[in-house]
Amino acid sequence: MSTATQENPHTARQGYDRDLRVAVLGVGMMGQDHARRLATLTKGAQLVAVSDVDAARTDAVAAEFGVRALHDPLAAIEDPDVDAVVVATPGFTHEDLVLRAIAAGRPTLCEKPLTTSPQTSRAVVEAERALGRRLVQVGFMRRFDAEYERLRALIASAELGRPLFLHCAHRNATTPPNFSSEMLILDSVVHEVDVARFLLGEEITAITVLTPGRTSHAPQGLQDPQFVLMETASGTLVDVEIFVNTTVGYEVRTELVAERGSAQIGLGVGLVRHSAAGWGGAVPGDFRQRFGAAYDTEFQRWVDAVRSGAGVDGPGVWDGYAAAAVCAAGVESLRTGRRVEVDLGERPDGLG
Ligand code: ISE
Repeated sequence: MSTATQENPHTARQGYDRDLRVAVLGVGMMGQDHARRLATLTKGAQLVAVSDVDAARTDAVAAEFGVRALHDPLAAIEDPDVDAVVVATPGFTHEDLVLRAIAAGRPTLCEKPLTTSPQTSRAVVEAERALGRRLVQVGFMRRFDAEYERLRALIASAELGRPLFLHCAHRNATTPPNFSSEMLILDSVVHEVDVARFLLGEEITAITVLTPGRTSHAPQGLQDPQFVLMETASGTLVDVEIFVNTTVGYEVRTELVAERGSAQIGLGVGLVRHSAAGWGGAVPGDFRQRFGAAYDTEFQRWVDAVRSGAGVDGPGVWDGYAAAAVCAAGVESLRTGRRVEVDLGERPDGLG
């Protein structure tokens, strides 16, 4: 049996000359999707275990994929037969799990959010800095979407000149039970925060959240939609319409307006059908359809990076921290109605 190319995970960059043995922690909707991806699609990876606080669910998903059921996610991280973990548990558990993974030297792909506050995300940044190598990737999957990659390359080429505005629309058909007004920022707008940083290559320095009239489809007490205005360090304005009870489907669009032109992604015009009923295309139901290929690419590149010893290929702990800080400021703006500035502090050299 082949082994890891280096044995001490705490001190060395570790690569693997065999399949990476991965455990998925949290097997709700997203975790199950990732478990299936690892079991059936991702090359160089083997799904070896699943873990969830819901014991019955753990057992059912483990049986479905023929892998071990581990009932304690913290213990799963330290299991000697697990090389790397995917964290897909609820956000409030991420801090403990990710810090434990760093302490154990376990490469980790953590679904957003990295943690639920800027302070705890900063603690993760510091823990990784103390370890001295990149170990944690944050699951901002849009960075692996072909359209976002093309828009980023276009901006970087400077062909259209300086970016002036990014107009973003982020729409869901409905919200799950208990979705709060703050979650529109923390759960949904967090993606726009990350893509704005990714596309423009700079930090967000201020955020204002406005509250227009509510849709009659929003559950009682939910402020839906919201309108978010972000300012970047160089003065580009990013606006986001976040509307999560449209009743229509999953729609995510971005338009760049620059000095010498504009560019749009997310129009969803892949297939336009003509029939007696008229012409048009389909609106995806949720993010698993719209970003399915991006998730596949994200997982393949993460597994390749861990096996090569690089650990991470994509957004890291700094990106998770920056998103948490901007979103916390957004929640403050939602509550106070005021513009809130964001100060990230010093970025550690060389780490994600
Ligand atoms: C969900 O958690 C996501 O990540 C989706 O991409 C987003 O559209 C949705 O609003 C969130 O609740």
